[in-house]
Amino acid sequence: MSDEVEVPEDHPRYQSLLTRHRIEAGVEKGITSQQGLIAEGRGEAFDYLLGEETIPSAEEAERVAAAHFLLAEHPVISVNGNVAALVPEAVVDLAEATGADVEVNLFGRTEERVRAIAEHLREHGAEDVKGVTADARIPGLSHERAKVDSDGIYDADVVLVPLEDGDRAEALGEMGKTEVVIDLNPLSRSAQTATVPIIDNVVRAVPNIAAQARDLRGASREELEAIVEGFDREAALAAAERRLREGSLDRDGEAGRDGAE
Ligand code: PTJ
Repeated sequence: MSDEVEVPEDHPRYQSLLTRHRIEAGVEKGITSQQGLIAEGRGEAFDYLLGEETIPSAEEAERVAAAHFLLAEHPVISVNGNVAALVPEAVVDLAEATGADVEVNLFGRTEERVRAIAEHLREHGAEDVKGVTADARIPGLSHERAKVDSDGIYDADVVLVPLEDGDRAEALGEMGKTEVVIDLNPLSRSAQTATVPIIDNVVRAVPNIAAQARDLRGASREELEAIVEGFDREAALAAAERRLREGSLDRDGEAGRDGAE
């Protein structure tokens, strides 16, 4: 594993290898699940087709997400095992930039992993990490996945759910919450049901939302509301799908689609 981090920064797959290493290290530290490895592989394939960059429709969605966070009474960032491994610093920074709470919420919940993730986030500067109490339930979901804090996700009006499984994303939406989903697959159920689907890698999206939130801090309520109302979720999903299906892979001297065929 250490070989992978020693990959030189000018290696064409540097960012991707670094991301893999973080997930691997997350599994070793007991914060990321084995399923998280599979999710990472799936995400990588989509990201490759997107050109491993934030496409314009995602950039707009990230600004809209920031506006939602700034308008919210109680925004919460939901953190799972992959997000904790990939972007702990950025999660803490986004919470600081927007006044959001951070809550651990897991698909494969074990008390041990919840505590390990909370500790990992605190090591990266988080002050208060929710999700350990788990004294409320999301209606309509099987027991373990439904566990949330009554003063966290249960009470939130805006929830950021990066890299989520579809069922829970849908159930949160049914509770009337504004749901911002980050998922590299525009066809996933989470992306399809989100108020704001962001089709981007969490490693780019979470820092981008924080930067947009800082940029919008001086904006009036009316300006923020105009940003939110001007967003067309269907158009954003369609733009991402178009990019995946039709985008050229010929970039940075790599073998492109023509070369691969
Ligand atoms: O830590 P836990 O127990 O909460 O489990 C987390 C995972 C991700 C394992 C769990 O929620 C799961 O199984 O998710 P799925 O159903 O595999 O869905 C993950 C989605 O995230 C897929 O659509 C992937 O394409 C996408 N994805 C993977 N890596 C990234 C990503 N999206 C954005 N950024 C990524 N880095």
